[in-house]
Amino acid sequence: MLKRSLLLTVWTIACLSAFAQPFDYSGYKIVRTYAKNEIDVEKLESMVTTICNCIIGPGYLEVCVSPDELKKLTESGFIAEVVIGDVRAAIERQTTRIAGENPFGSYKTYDEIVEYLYMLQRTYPNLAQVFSIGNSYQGRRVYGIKITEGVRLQRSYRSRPASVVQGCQHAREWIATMAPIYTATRLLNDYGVDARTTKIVRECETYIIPVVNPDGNVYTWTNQRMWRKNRRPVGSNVGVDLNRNWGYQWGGQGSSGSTGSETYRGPSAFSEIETTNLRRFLQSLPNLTTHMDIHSYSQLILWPWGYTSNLPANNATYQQLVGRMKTEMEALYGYTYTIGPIYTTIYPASGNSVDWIHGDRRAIGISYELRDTGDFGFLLPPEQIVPASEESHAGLMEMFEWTRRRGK
Ligand code: 0X9
Ligand code: ZN
Repeated sequence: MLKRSLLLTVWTIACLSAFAQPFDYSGYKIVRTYAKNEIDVEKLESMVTTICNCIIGPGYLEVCVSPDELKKLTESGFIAEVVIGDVRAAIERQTTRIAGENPFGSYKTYDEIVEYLYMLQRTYPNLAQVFSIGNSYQGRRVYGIKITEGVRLQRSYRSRPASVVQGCQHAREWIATMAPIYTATRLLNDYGVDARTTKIVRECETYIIPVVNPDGNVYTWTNQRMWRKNRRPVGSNVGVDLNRNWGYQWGGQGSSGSTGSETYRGPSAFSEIETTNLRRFLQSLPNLTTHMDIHSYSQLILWPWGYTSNLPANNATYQQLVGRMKTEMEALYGYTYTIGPIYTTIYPASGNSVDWIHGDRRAIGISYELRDTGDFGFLLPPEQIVPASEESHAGLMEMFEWTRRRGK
């Protein structure tokens, strides 16, 4: 449970619809459709601009469509089962705030997240320290929070194994910004109260970077809720998919060379300042043991590889650790999480961060796709921030515990 001090951090603004967006989603719907084969998938991709799923392939797909796009879809014989009938209203609901609520009752903007990290540092000066890994393309500082006992007494405790948790490579995956700061909060609140957490904070270093793509994330608040990539202009388009830009087996299957694609990999490996800064930061941690990359949605827990269907040499270790994470996560609310390697569980995705962590840094690289399975998708209502983050935290505790034992 959250401590009183944090519950008292109230939001003074109470607005009904706080963030009117220039990209008008009036009349847009999210519909579930069905693709019989790859030809259907290609037809769909040519007809609609936003496919929401993680798994883009034959089978059921959720797409975000304008009235025109919906018409085209049904006229071409595709089924269209309405999942969200009013996307604009769902977005408004997601950004509505209630005065005096707890800090995880609403989604936070990038500025609010940074402010929150500083608040944690002020509240727990012996355990938490805010740091920066450098600036984004548009010049926003990318912040993280380091959590370990006596954080100020030593620059690095090399004998303590390190875990990194990063969120929001993909701009629109808002729950992926909240789950990391929830875990930071829990580690700090539960220290000295819960024996398991106390040991983790005492014996490990945990680095949490909640928004690694701040330009994209800000853009989803101010302009276009469904934006995915970063915001660097590339040719006549904008944006590189950061999760295709990492330098291990970059450029292979499941990434695109077209600047307009949602999975555009960039002109070269680590062409983007956001991934370059992360690489430098991750290379600076000699004790890096585990890394979590948080996404949404689909309720999955994934491990390498994304570039090939071959299994990693330590597949059994992943199977065991991730199996434990799944058990703990499902025990909370009965929401099920599917586990497996990226390539066979979702789809090929070369140049993703998990492959680089595993292949280059030789650390354990795991990735979440958090709630839900498509009913709300990226527009997960604010009431689900806490339960979804609790599930994420339950899994992470298993990862931290594994990290701690590994350090012995
Ligand atoms: O396409 C992706 O990058 C991931 N799916 S998402 O809908 N979040 O964009 C899947 C690729 C590998 N999965 C993770 N690293 N979570
Ligand atoms: Zn993602």
